[in-house]
Amino acid sequence: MSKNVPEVRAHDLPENARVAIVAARFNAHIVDELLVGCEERLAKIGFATENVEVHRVPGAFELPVAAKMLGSTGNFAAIICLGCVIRGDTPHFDYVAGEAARGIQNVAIELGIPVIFGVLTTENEKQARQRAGGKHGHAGERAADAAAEMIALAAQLQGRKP
Ligand code: INI
Repeated sequence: MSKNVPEVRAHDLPENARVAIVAARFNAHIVDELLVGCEERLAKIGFATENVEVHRVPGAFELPVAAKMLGSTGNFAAIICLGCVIRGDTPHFDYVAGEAARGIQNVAIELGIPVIFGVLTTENEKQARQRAGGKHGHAGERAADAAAEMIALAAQLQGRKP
């Protein structure tokens, strides 16, 4: 579950660090909640609204290529991918969920920047709702926290922060 207070705050981050969020439109009622939580959490951490850019893609399968396009611009300290794949909805759950996860990790390693996996993969809609601000926390907030922590780590390793 997300902690109430983010562990990483603005003073841990490079000034004007920019973040891109890519959000899938499939299962929009869940993903939109992830997006709201993610944006609110980034603001709480200290990212200025103008340093957070949101892009939409059709589904989770398209997240990796969008992350690569955004990451390749060199404009972002991290990319956050948000989506929701529900097994009940599709016989190709394993392909969509698996390829999204694999693709996102590949982009992160290839570009050497944090690409955060904020994708719910659940058996049913109830489980998804429980992880989008319900009793199992908020995956959008967790994605924001993960991005901030990784940006702070990168800054520290590059010697820009103590
Ligand atoms: N995309 C999702 O993000 N979640 C799903 O649950 C899902 N299902 O159920 O099929 C889904 N499919 C679409 C997929 O991501 C692509 O957009 C589509 O196959 C076009 O490439």
